[in-house]
Amino acid sequence: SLQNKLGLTSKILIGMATGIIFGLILRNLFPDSIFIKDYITDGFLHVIGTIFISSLKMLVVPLVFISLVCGTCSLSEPSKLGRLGGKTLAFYLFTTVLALVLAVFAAVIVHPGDATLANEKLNYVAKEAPSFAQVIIDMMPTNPVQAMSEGNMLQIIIFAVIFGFAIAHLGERGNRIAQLFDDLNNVIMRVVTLVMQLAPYGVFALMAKLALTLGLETFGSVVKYFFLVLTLLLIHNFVTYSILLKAFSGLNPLIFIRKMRDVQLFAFSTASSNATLPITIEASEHRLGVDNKIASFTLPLGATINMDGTAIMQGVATVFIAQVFGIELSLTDYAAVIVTATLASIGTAGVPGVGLIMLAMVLNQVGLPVEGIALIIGVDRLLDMVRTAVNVTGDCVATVIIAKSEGEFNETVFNNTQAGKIAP
Ligand code: DAS
Repeated sequence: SLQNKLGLTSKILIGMATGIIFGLILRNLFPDSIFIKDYITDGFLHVIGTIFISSLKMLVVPLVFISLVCGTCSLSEPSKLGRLGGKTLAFYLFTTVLALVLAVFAAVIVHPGDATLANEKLNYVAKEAPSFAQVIIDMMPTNPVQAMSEGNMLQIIIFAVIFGFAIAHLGERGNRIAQLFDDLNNVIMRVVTLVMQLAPYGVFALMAKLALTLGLETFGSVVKYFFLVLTLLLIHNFVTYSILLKAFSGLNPLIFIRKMRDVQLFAFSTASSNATLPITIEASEHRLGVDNKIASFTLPLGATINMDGTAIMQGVATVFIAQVFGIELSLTDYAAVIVTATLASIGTAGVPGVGLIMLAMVLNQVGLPVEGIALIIGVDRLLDMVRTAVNVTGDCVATVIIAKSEGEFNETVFNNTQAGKIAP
């Protein structure tokens, strides 16, 4: 369904462009019209835009709980946990945290967000930083249902991991429950796809409202945000991964980059790590020389829990939204963003648009207005395509390094530029 994915992308871009033009025309033709303010800006556009943002927020709790239970079930099979599981998890976490630190640091230095919304009536109350001990204690849910109703994501994640781990250790009965959660995961992914069909209309309304109320200068900071995320994604994809590959495996990064091109193009066009998974596995085995017993474990796991590209977007977006609303973040807040965004990127499966949905969770967790998503949603689809290509590249870098360290790697195939080429 490549066609309708690209179709949705172009519809969202059209929604964004027409929304901005519509809003700017009304703003310039009728600058002080009460009718437009009451019935268009705070009426029609506000309703449509808010419904769309709410539909994204609606997905966060079920999406995180179900996809994490599924991920933990598959991970916790005793055979898989061992050294390979530990190595894979450790490397995926390492690259995601590295990506996030780079993203947050760059966003603070570059400062893409001008405080255009600083005077917005905000219910943002700078949460007094709880002690580190209290943060750890608060992660354990006293009531999982209450944690879900309050959207306490760290508690939901802890409960989901424990719950999934328990299912995986129930033997045969556990398999039936794991299958049920796998089916539920398919349902929630379908809901995500359905909600994303609303995106062109939601983006139109959100962009039109922004253009009407804030005029052109806001889009200046959105453009800065877009190019900062894009630059960081390219740096991570071509520089960071090349350094990691050279440092941990001694392999030639240029050969790796050239062999990853087809996979990256497919990931870019589908904006879905899951949809790209068959291509990723085929390329890893036949072009990069990774043995199937490694690739068949690390790549499906990576498609769900390893999303460095998404983490980069979430890191920059959180800092950007705080800047636009004129909110000073403390070092503890930045640490909370990094922890939450790392957990968020673990909790989301690789389908289009989930990075944005999980951003709502990160913003919630650090007490920032989720409405800030309205600022970046118009350009998110394009960034989603690029960051998905980075996500799958990160999975492959880890896979090659781990395969080589496990002696399950054919360096001749890796160095053979013709290996596994898809016959013209
Ligand atoms: N599209 C997601 C993926 O498939 C990434 C994202 O939504 O951020 O990896």
